Amino acid sequence: MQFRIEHFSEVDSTNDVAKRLAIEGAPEGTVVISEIQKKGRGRKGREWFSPKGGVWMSIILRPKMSPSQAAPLTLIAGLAVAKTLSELYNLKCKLKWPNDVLINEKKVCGVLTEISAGIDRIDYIVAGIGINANIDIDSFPGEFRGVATTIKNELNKEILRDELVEQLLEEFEKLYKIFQKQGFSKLKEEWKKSASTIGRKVRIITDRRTIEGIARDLGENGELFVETQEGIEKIISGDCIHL
Ligand code: BT5
Repeated sequence: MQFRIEHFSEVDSTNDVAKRLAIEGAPEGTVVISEIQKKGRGRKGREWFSPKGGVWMSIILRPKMSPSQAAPLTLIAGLAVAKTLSELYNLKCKLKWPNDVLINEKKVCGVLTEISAGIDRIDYIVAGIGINANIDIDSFPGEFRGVATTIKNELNKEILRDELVEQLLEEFEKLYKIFQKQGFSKLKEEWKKSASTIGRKVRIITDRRTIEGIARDLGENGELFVETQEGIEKIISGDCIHL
């Protein structure tokens, strides 16, 4: 994949810029990076704190697969971040289903994947990745401080963000190629090895209901299998709270 980086000093959300570029025809591998996001977004319209010092980026993808097969890309982006932070800084990251990268149970990275597709063809996917790199944890708003961590906070020093981005794109590309050629099964095992969610007691909140149980496994499409008192439930999307 040929990566082409579009660098901005300030945008509302890199996902929004990437979507606009994708609609205008930007090729796969276009990467939008901004120093600051004024309206960084989490899932379901939640706020993503995005001050200077972080890595706020969105990758445009155009995989040739059906929209229903693309769900694991969120997990794959998280896995790429975890591998990169381990390779570059020896940080031990754990993956929380579906879209968080944790260090000691605190969130260092979140992924927001957005898709535009027809019934059986993907037009584009924007994989948004937010990494708390060179940010002081004390600068986080009170309501997020307890759930978040930053690379600077973990290492007690600042890192070279260019190096982080370069290595992350390389890592992501490797995993993306495996995914396109072989599907998710091999990567699923790799994700599970770094998972913090599997084997845990969890509360899952979906649009329709809330369930509790033990997270047992991942499905072929990145779904989470949760064992409840009623039996095994397959969760396609939702929020997961580790209990
Ligand atoms: C996410 O949502 O974790 C997805 C975050 C994706 C951010 C990237 S940055 C580049 C691209 N452009 C965007 O606009 N977004 C993407 P969710 O699972 O819904 O988690 C959101 C929750 O995480 C918030 O409600 C807070 O509790 C917490 N939070 C907010 N900012 C955070 C931060 N910087 N670090 C850690 N946790 C944070």
